[in-house]
Amino acid sequence: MAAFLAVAILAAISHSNPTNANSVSFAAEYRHPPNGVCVDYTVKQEITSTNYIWALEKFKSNFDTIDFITDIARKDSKTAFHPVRSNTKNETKTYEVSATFCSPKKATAGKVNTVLLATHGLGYDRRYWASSWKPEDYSFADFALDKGYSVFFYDRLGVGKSETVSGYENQGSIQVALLERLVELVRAGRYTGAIGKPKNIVLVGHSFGSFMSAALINDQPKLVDGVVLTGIAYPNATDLAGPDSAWSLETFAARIARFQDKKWSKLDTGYLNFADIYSHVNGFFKAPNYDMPTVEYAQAIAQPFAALEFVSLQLFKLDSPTFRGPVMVTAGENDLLLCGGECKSTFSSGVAEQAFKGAKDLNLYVHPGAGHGVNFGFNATVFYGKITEFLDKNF
Ligand SMILES: *[C@@H]1O[C@H](CO)[C@@H](O)[C@H](O)[C@H]1NC(C)=O
Ligand SMILES: *[C@@H]1O[C@H](CO)[C@@H](O)[C@H](O)[C@H]1NC(C)=O
Ligand SMILES: CC(=O)N[C@H]1CO[C@H](CO)[C@@H](O)[C@@H]1O
Repeated sequence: MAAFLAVAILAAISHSNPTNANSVSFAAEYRHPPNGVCVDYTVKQEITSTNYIWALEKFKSNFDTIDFITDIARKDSKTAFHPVRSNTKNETKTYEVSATFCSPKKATAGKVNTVLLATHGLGYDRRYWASSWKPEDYSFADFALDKGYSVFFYDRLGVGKSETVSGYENQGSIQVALLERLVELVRAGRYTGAIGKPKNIVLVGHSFGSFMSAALINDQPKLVDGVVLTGIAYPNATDLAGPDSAWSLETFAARIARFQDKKWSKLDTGYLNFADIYSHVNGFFKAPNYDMPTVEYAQAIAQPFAALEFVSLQLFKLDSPTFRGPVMVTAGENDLLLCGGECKSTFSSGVAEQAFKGAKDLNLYVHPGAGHGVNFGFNATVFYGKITEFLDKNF
């Protein structure tokens, strides 16, 4: 076993065979930041949401999957492609999500009562926020705890240790309703240990998690005290997610997860995964701003996403002109998925200013050299520093 591991680590270091090295070279277990007092929770809640109904045949093969991706990427897909029915249905169901709450061991007066409630994006689970690979360079949770903030982070429905539901049912509306409930429970001090009821709750998101956080404050502008939206951009005033968002799925080269690896056998064919480490890098990293071992770690912890989740992303309302708290909108300079590979011009379009025109403090920041998955690129801690600087100013 030890020899096997050593070989795998060597393979990772020599870059000779990145995909084979994944499964053994990195501990997959979830890690508690040592500078935090951390507790894991299973949150089981009944929620009601207005849901879209999948209108296509379920995928039988990857040919069906790529045809779906092709249709989404069509320039006229918004009018020509109908993956969901025109009617929605209201559903009440109980779901279970797995979460971690950490408060800083070394508490700074005031800050410990600000809880950063973090929602990861598609392709990952909550380990996006708490890398066990070089945490000093990549773990947002470690960094935020070090600066005195409390952090609540969870696996979105369908990934990691949260409940598995069909990839043709799991979608944005359910997850936003769950996020809203998590905010209410954290607000009530349910999962916050000794700190009790927090003074402030700040939503922190990455990508799909940012879309969800934005959709939640669109619906409930008074629910939280601030938002930090990472891996998101506001490119277009009439189409806030941007016309590019439809073809961005092409970069995933998404394939049916259960046909890739038996570790995904509990997922139905509605769950899609990066085709390989190269498509993962295509969407989330930008050379020369990353190193191989970090990409291999990211690939080892990658999680499939639901086809309907991606579709529902395009149905989120992303502006919140009546939100009065501070808002940070930030992405990597070379984010391909949200900015078409160049974020400076996107961020100077003036669209975010309109989307959050009631914000007390709107901070727009483009992180130099990074791709979409900023947390696993070089200088992630510089990026985290910008976030906590923004928080320090406002809380
Ligand atoms: C679903 O719920 C929404 C919000 O409560 C309501 O406005 C709508 O009429 C409901 N739709 C159906 C079909 O019951
Ligand atoms: C914004 O999106 C609309 C609708 O997709 C498109 O017609 C328009 O050209 C886009 N504007 C910019 C500046 O890209
Ligand atoms: C601004 C900054 O911190 N840049 C650093 C980003 O990471 C690379 C690689 O570690 C360094 O060389 C830069 O100095």
